[in-house]
Amino acid sequence: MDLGNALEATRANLNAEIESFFNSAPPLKNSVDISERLEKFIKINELASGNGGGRRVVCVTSGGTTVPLEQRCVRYIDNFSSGHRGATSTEYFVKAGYAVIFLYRRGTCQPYCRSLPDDPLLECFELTDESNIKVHELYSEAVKKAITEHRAAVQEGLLLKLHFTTIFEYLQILRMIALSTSNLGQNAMFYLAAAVSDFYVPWQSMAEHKIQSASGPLNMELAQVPKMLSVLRQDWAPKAFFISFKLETDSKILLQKAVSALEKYKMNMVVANELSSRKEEVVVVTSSEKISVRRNKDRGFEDVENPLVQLLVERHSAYIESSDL
Ligand code: PAZ
Repeated sequence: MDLGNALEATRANLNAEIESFFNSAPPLKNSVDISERLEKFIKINELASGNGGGRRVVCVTSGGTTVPLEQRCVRYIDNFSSGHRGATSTEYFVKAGYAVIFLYRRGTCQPYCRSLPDDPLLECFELTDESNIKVHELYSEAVKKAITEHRAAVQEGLLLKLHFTTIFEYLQILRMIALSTSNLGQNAMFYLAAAVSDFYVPWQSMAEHKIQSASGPLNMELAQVPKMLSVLRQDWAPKAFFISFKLETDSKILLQKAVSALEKYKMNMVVANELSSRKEEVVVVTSSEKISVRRNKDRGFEDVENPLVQLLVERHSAYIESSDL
């Protein structure tokens, strides 16, 4: 078999695996609602005036996917992701004039809520008497800012929030989003900060009921989640600008893994980060550079997402300009 045929065969295998993943996944309960909201959001932004026609739209994915172990799920595998990166970046993208589709794990950090305490309802409000509630003095500025900025983003058609919990929901919604951006062409960006499970239990081989401990130790084989990045990039949204993330705990392999992801999935940029320092520094890997981006309070960068989003917006502009030539 020559190289061309071998590549063709690998691609056909991957497509078959992906098809089988989607065919066997439990269908989304709210797919009609999601597709209506998506269509409306994209239309508004396609018609909005931006540089050279239409507003830029970024899909920000955020938080970790769960892997259910039972169909009537009692137990599941989860990961560490708090959704801080996605929520914070969303605010900076909106500030930069982008419309954001925020695809987030239910229960993780939300845009505009970073300055609020962990339990905002109980900590930000107090009863003045039996029937009146007021915002606690300490949090009044933060609450006002959060509500005002969030409402403005939604009302101006700059923020659409869609949530997922499981790996099945995440990938189905991501595909819907990607396919719905086709008319946006190069104006679409994907910023894939969610921590997505590499392994899962296929729905048809999953126990229906709660797994019983009386049966002794649990042996379970997890299948590999088909690598969707290349299909997302090449088939679902071929003109969009793509940024994926690579997280490692071993700094010795991080950059090499990021370079491999860039090449293998034909990403425009890969953001490499280490678990313990992810809020301080990331390295943006492109085909010709490795750019260190740091949080720097002295330069007004309260969080690393501020300079990171600035850099990505610049590179997205260059990408759009070069495609116009
Ligand atoms: O969600 P968070 O702010 O706690 O962490 C962000 C992150 C480390 C999940 C993200 O920057 C990232 O690297 N996402 C991709 C992880 C992966 O390699 O699958």
